[in-house]
Amino acid sequence: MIKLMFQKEIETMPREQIEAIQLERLKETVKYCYDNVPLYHKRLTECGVGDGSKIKTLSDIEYIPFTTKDDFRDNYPFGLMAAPMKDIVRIHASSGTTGKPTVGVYTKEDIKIWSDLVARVAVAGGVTSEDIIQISFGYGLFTGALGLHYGMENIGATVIPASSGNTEKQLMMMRDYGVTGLVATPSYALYLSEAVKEAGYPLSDYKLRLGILGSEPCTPAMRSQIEANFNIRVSDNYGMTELGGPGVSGDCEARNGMHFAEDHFLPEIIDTDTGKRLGEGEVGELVITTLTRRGMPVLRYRTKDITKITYEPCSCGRTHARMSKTMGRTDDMLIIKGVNVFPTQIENILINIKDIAPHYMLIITRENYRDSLEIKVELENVELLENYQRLSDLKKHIEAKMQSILGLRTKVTLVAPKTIERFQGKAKRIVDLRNQ
Ligand code: DLL
Repeated sequence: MIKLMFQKEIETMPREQIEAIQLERLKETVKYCYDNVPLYHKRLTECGVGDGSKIKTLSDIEYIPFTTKDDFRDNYPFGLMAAPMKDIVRIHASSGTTGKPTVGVYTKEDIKIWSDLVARVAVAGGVTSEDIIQISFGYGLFTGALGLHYGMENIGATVIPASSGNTEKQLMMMRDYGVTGLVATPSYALYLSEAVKEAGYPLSDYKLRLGILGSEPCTPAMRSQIEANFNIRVSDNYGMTELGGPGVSGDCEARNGMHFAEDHFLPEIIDTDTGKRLGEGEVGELVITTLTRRGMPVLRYRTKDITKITYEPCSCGRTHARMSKTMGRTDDMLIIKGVNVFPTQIENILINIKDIAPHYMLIITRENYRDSLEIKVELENVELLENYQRLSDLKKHIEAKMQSILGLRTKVTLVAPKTIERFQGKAKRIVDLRNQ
């Protein structure tokens, strides 16, 4: 039998029941943090919430202070750990771009719950026990590879722990082992999907039907491109190291927002500047409280991801709230000549323009106190390089689009195919030279 939901009873629970579970688990989590983590003990005492016995409704959460990435850094590596090391069975970490990594630790029960949550996301994305799944995330401390690995095995799917790198071998494995599902970042999936053309085998040699992609933003346009190149269906899933990795939320067949696992996470949206809670449908920063983690529980974690939440029932039957695709991260937002720009906005514009490939770099410089943004974009076809008029028209067309949509003058540089770096993990497309 093909399962459409991994834990149907939980995933379709009436809203009041979800909220009752959340309230009970919130109180437990607050008490657990108060009892076991010195930082939380101090903060909960200072804000008057104490051991959580005064929490009467879910909105009382607003009295609890936020936890931030700096708290993880300041308490590196194990300061936020709530269980004794003898109960910890796994350590993961995210490398980050600067400073120390962010660490997450798991008890045996945390790992069990995690593999159920990832299984929910995978089943919602269409995976069944019949599937052969190639995991092309880099194995190691990153939560993506082992997270998806355990989740897929939990469903009974066949897992190929391919890790990332070596494009030809990736495609060979796909053909030879009859891989039906690919797990990767959207940028790596796009890269692999383009390489199919060069590998010299017809698309019919690939049995691929699903892409379970996550770990970075995937615009609808990028998704369409991957789907067209590979002839597959792509679903998006979201998570982060601080919250235990993937499994926080994921697309269902409706692909109209990613369902949270609300019995394990309590999401809120806040105004980034004031920290005030925002209502349903309002765009702001996602804040999440874990409700069942024991190794490293987190109270009101500021994710820095910009999104909105809806509680409306979904056509798939799931009752858990959904988050929209993220618009970007608060720390990704570029402020250029005073204009706020998210890289995903630029990507959305580029991907709908003909003759260019979806590979780009954003280079920001400052001269005489004036910022400028250069967008380097790859041409799809090398022949265009020899046609000055068409090249110039294309450049002007892209610049005009950027001006009208972003309200910002940009300089577009068109470069030869395959000259912009490809990424096997998360893409890094911004080079900000302003503070150098
Ligand atoms: O990327 C966990 C993960 C692994 C999620 C595999 C999904 C699949 P970190 O490396 O700690 O953890 O990065 C977390 O990546 O705050 C977002 O900014 C971004 N991110 C993760 N998933 C998505 C997504 C993993 N589906 C950070 N869409 C988060 C947009 C995403 N951004």
